[in-house]
Amino acid sequence: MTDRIADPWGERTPYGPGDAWPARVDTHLADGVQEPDVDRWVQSASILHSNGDAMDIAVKDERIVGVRGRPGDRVNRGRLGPKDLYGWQANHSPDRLTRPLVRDNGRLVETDWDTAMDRLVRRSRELLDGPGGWGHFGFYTSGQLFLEEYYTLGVLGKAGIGTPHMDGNTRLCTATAASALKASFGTDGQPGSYADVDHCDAIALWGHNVAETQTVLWMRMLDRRRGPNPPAMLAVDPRSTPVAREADLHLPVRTGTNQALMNGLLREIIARGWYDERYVAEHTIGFDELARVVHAYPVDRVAEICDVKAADVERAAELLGTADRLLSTVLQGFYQSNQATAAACQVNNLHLLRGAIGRPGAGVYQMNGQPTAQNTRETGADGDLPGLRNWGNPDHVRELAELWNVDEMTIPHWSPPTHAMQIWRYAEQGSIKLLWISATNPAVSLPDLARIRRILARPDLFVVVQDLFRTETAEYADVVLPAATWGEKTGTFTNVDRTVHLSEKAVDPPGDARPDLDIFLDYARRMDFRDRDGEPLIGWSTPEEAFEAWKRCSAGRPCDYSSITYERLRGGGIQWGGERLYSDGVFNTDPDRSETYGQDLTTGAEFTAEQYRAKQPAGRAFLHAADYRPSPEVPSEEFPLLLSTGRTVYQFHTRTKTGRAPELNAAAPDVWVELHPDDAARQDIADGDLVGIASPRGGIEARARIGGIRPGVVFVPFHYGYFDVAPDDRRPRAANELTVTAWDPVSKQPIFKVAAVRIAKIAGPEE
Ligand SMILES: Nc1nc2c(c(=O)[nH]1)N[C@H]1C(S)=C(S)[C@@H](COP(=O)(O)OP(=O)(O)OC[C@H]3O[C@@H](n4cnc5c(=O)[nH]c(N)nc54)[C@H](O)[C@@H]3O)O[C@H]1N2
Ligand SMILES: Nc1nc2c(c(=O)[nH]1)N[C@H]1C(S)=C(S)[C@@H](COP(=O)(O)OP(=O)(O)OC[C@H]3O[C@@H](n4cnc5c(=O)[nH]c(N)nc54)[C@H](O)[C@@H]3O)O[C@H]1N2
Ligand SMILES: [Mo]
Repeated sequence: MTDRIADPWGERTPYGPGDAWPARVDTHLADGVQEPDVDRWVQSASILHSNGDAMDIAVKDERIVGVRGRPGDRVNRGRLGPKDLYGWQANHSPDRLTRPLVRDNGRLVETDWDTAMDRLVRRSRELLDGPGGWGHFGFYTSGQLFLEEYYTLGVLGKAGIGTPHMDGNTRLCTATAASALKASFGTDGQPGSYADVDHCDAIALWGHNVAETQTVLWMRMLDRRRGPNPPAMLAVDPRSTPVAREADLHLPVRTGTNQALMNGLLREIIARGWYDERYVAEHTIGFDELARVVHAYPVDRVAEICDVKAADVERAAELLGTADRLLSTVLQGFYQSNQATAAACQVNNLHLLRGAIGRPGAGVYQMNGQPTAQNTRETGADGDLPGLRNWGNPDHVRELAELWNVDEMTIPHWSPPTHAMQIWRYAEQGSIKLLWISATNPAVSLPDLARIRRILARPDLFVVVQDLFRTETAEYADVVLPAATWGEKTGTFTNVDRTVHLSEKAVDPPGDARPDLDIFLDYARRMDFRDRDGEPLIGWSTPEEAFEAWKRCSAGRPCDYSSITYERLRGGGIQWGGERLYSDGVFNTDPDRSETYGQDLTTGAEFTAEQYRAKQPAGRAFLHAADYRPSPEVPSEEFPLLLSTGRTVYQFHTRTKTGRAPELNAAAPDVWVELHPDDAARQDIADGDLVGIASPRGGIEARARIGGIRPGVVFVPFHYGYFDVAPDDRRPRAANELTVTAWDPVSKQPIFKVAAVRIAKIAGPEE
């Protein structure tokens, strides 16, 4: 096999339009282990991105010794990315948490499960039975647990405690995907299929560095690009990413200006008659208003706002407006940037205007990032109601109350669910007194870390951290619960194109670590949550039973899992909803079916049921319009540059796993900052120099990498925290020391891609 650190994508297997993507099996086994030595292969899928690449885990002597792609699976046909090939080594890390920890006299000390759970349950009971009750509870979970775990957490939070203060780190990740899908099509759920890559004749990547972040999806795109009749490619990204370098056309927009660009492109498409009048008339609402708003964005104005060439905007419009089978993907360059939901909705608009949806090759992926983010959203562990139900729709609430056999008023639905940034605000203000953090590391991943550390350190906040490692966040915990992870527990999860995979337990977790499902079930049992008839609220005890319970909850809803079983999943991934959604041009916007009554895209204001019904959507999709507005933070004299943050192919998030996989960590061991040569020259900065980067919130130090980015913008990967640096070498390096507490008004997703900073040289390359 090729060196997949040097070449993350491996060899090309070119193919033509309409052909099946050829299989290629990627394998990596520990040094000295050969395939015949493996005792057994256990079915799973990848957990370090949202692509859902199917794989088998190799087990020898009851240890994980490698992985191999599953060639029969619809998603990856055997391929794996570098993080999947090497990342499993973190499971065996000697510093895994093996016993619960509790805080005694200010220090975390090891203890047993009874002691740790008893502390948690005692504090919970005090709070729940005292004044303020559920209002004191906050749950901050993940996009990395399994469906069964989220559903269980959702039920215990909503029907056991009854708090609206529950969200996932999915708020930082794909809240905008959910919002844009709901706003345009009525409910969450990707319209497209990964098979659309096989059929498309143009691919547009909107703020998505897919080459580094969904490597196997990129392999599929590259294989089409190297085959006969390749698809055209457009990249919109301020950086010169591998995607931008491959694309036929790259628009290096100024960060934060996506909405202006989209308005300009839609204006061109309408003005040139490149839209499908019949599709628009039959299947959409809002065309006149959209045409009116975008009319104010002629290419010259757009070129100026976005700082790109007017001729390139015209070329982009032509590429998009003349492709019959257009495939779009949208990710963090839109979701974490200015006007996130508004801009993501314009990509939906583009597809609706072109009638490019629900057909082979014509589709849109409002992407996910984390492997199981789709399930956080579907099961309601992000605060939404499970089954893509609308909290404002009394019938939906009643269905759940009947299913769970609880009083309707127990289920929080009297106001929108509390979004993550607001949960942290309540903790800061002292009304949330118990914050249970599972499978996320906010002390590195949330914006404005100095503030997050202050909140975590509050003496009146009881912090529970459920993780594999003693993370930067765990250091602030009152109780640390050691969890089992992928490979050590069984469950299902759903990728971007709605493909559900089963991941089976391959080996035992280390020490006393337990599956997250068991932790949540144990809590529910100790809290003695009951239904209306006095029976236990949660009647399941195994992953498969939890999955069966979820099937009953999802039945009849757009994400209907009722025909899927563990047994069928043993054959390979299965999509809910079929290959593509909306092939019949009927969307989930009917008021009885929709997940939302809609929001104003500029202010986020929620519409009422009456206002929504008055629009008579009747299965038509919404074309939402919005004017461009500058970011909440723009450059100033003191902070003249724009900061953007993001990822590298070798590391995953806060590196708790990839930082413990030697090949991956060696490939990207420390933070850096990307600078345009002009910006570097102005500060006398050369490649490799140590640079100080400061924002109104804080400062970090990073080595300079000159080039690969547009002028006026600097880029810092957000992976690097402090767990693996010696205390005496704690130079600040986490990108989120710099980022701003600000979010999209509709999706409430934090703006990680736009902040104002200044830079200065600190030292030369060797110093
Ligand atoms: N290797 C690796 N893969 C991952 C992950 C990881 O940590 N490492 N994480 C997974 C997760 S959870 C996620 S969410 C995804 C994220 O996947 P991506 O969204 O592809 O990754 P990012 O690097 O966050 O951002 C993508 C691009 O947005 C660009 N950008 C910044 N600001 C703007 C803007 O205003 N406009 C436009 N058009 N572009 C802009 C950046 O230059 C960057 O190249 O990756 C998943 N896959
Ligand atoms: N500046 C900036 N900040 C960002 C972003 C950005 O682009 N720029 N991106 C944002 C995005 S899209 C995301 S998704 C977040 C990610 O941010 P985080 O969620 O904080 O990142 P991770 O490092 O993946 O943290 C997951 C934690 O869960 C633990 N874990 C893994 N598996 C399991 C399990 O099975 N059970 C339990 N209990 N624990 C487990 C891991 O050890 C790790 O500590 O960061 C966000 N923050
Ligand atoms: Mo994410």
